[in-house]
Amino acid sequence: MRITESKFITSFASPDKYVEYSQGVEIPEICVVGRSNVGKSTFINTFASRSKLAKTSSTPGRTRLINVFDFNNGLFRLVDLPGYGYAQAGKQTKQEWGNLIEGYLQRSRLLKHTFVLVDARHEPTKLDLLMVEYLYYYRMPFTVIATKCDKLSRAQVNKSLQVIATTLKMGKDNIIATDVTGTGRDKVCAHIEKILATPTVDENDDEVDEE
Ligand SMILES: Nc1nc2c(ncn2[C@@H]2O[C@H](COP(=O)(O)OP(=O)(O)O)[C@@H](O)[C@H]2O)c(=O)[nH]1
Ligand SMILES: [Mg+2]
Repeated sequence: MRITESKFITSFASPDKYVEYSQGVEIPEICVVGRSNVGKSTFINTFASRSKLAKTSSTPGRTRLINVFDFNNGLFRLVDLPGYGYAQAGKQTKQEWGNLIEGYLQRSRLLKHTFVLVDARHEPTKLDLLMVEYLYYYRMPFTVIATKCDKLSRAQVNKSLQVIATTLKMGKDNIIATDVTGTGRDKVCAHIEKILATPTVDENDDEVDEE
């Protein structure tokens, strides 16, 4: 798949507003979650081959909204969620972000897949593990994306993928190494193509099978 078009669609400050927006829409979504400052917005920009599609910041804790980006004229959308784990945020702010992230994950009918971004340079945090366990629990398909691999040597990246796999209790092959220079971009494109081709499991199907 080649990305021929990308554009910012809209932002939401509450799950209710998102649900309202999604009612008339039938475009599959892949959301991007991860620690504040892990490189979510940069990942979206690198994927789009545009430097300023999503706002990036060296100051953590800036995105407090759900941001939606469209690709290839409605083929799919990437949804940039607020980052978790920003230590300096107040308790109320943290709770608001949590509600926004969980509200989206629970209520999006369009969500097909989640990309969980982790920094390749560090062991995943407790919140990363919690995120992954949450997705396992609700049987929501996800892929782990290691970011900032340009800051490591090839051997270090390999080692790091192993550490991430062990910490998050998953296979190393389910992690894609990426960075702002475009490492892993082709893999991500191919992966998205596969995701879009996978039929969504309809919960009602189970009921029919059990009869
Ligand atoms: N060297 C390097 N820096 C990165 C990469 N991705 C993000 N950054 C930097 O990390 C900081 C946070 O990035 P951002 O995309 O805004 O993170 P977000 O808060 O998760 O959206 C910014 O200063 C980026 O320039 C990467 O792949 N390589
Ligand atoms: Mg961001």
